[in-house]
Amino acid sequence: MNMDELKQSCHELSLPVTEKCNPISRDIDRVNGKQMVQILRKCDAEIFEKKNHDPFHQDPEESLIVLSGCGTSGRIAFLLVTSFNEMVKAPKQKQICSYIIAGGDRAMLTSQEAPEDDPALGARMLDKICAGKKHVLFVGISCGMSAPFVAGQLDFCLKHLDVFTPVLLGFNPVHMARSEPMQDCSFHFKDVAERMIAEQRHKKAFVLNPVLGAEAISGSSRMKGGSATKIILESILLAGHEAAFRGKRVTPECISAWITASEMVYETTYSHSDELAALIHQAGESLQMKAHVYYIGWQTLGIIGLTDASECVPTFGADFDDIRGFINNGFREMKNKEGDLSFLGPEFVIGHKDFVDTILPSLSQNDVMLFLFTVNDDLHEVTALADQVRRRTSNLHAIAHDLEKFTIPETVCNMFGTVLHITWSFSSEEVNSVVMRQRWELSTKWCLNAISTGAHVLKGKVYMNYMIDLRVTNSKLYRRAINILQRFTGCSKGECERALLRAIYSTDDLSEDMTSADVWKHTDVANRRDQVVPTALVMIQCGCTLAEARHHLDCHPVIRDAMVF
Ligand code: S6P
Repeated sequence: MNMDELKQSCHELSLPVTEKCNPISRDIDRVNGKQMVQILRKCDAEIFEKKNHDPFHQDPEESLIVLSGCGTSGRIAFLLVTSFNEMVKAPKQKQICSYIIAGGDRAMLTSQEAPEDDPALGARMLDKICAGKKHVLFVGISCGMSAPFVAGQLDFCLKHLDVFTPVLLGFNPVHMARSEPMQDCSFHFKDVAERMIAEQRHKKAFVLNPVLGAEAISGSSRMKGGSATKIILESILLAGHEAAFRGKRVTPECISAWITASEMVYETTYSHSDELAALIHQAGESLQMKAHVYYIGWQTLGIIGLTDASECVPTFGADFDDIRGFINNGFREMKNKEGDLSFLGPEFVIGHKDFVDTILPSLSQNDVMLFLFTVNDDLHEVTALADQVRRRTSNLHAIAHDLEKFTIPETVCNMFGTVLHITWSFSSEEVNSVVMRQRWELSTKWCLNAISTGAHVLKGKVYMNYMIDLRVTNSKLYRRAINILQRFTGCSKGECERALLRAIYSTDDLSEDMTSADVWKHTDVANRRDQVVPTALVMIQCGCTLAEARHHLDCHPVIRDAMVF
């Protein structure tokens, strides 16, 4: 190992697990679709490798359960709350579960990274929705154990333990929780996590932090982090439901059984690797031709599609219409707290009808159409829309779920080119319809994460397994940007930060004002700049000026090529 490699591996060791480079996917940018599916399959297998999930016992008479998080964590919170409320509606109980997403409901469809940095905002939002409640079970989700928004909420709970039972869900050991200062705040995330651990001894607070290995694309917690959040919290909520409404005793074994059922979902999904690889290729080709991928989903599979599509914007610097999701009945189907948000702009136009009115007339043969449905959806509606789409393009594919005893007719499947058709062996007697739906959601999430990630890798957006051209819109991403620069240049943190600031402030001569400003000022400016990390990287590697670095990048629009000096 030479000196540079040694420096790089020391740096890597110091990173929290969720920010590390996963050795399994190091070469994801150089393989074909089929090999890519195998890489993602191995990364996701790590979710099930260490079964140290703490079983969690909760009094079912809580008057409010709140799930909260930023970005993907908030989106998964929303999805879980939707299913759970549907489940408790059956025995005619009032809805007892609520969600908070940093930035409000608009963050479900667009990236709102700045509120993630605001601990006081998190605490205020929690205080507001819990007004008048006597018992609140609060689950703060932060995969990287890093979001100040969530830290602020947990701190608020810890100060009011008479009302709140706080739970922290994340995927790093507590000693790797973030320890940087937070905006207008005297404590940091790690302090809060340590206080949670102290309270855990008295069963007043709980920390659930299984370590799942690094993400397939470094730091992209929408992938494993999001899936594991769904699996763990679904298991806990289901256990609570069984205990409260069916009088069942919650044992560690039944929690394990639910986790094992998710592992079966994982195995079954990835066993369809040929179709998955074909869909990655189709989506990749389409993005390379600057065409589009449209997910047309029904019910919660529509939400999975919307989520996956909207995450491509912050993750890969994609345009909002590169990959877009649509759901039957639009916001009526979403049942989000703030209702119809379509007045906010084109990113919020999400109904099938909107698709037919605004996109279908100009659909091209290069655009990929991907239908997402199950045997429980209205198949007449599915075939009618597929028929309409077929009149414009044959580039029409599907992910379809059904049951051995209740299959989707062949005539429906025959309408699509590539069909990732999964016939599940669990029966409706074995699991209730909400649980079945949750499994289909998880399977669809794995497929869409693979398709959108794979397609962007094929487009050349990823170097090794790093998304280098990230938008530096909050303090976590600012830190990640410096880590990436250190990783690829072997230079000191100080040198890398200086180069990053030069790219952010668009200057070769940094003023005192610029270098002494706090990180929130930097991210505010960086939010309006393109290619800050690649520019900084080229400046360091070539020892060149800002203008020269920009010129180099202009000549090499594909990140993978631009990194060859
Ligand atoms: C990650 C995604 C982000 C994160 C968000 C919260 O792929 O784009 O939006 O979900 O930053 O992260 P965390 O670690 O607090 O769950």
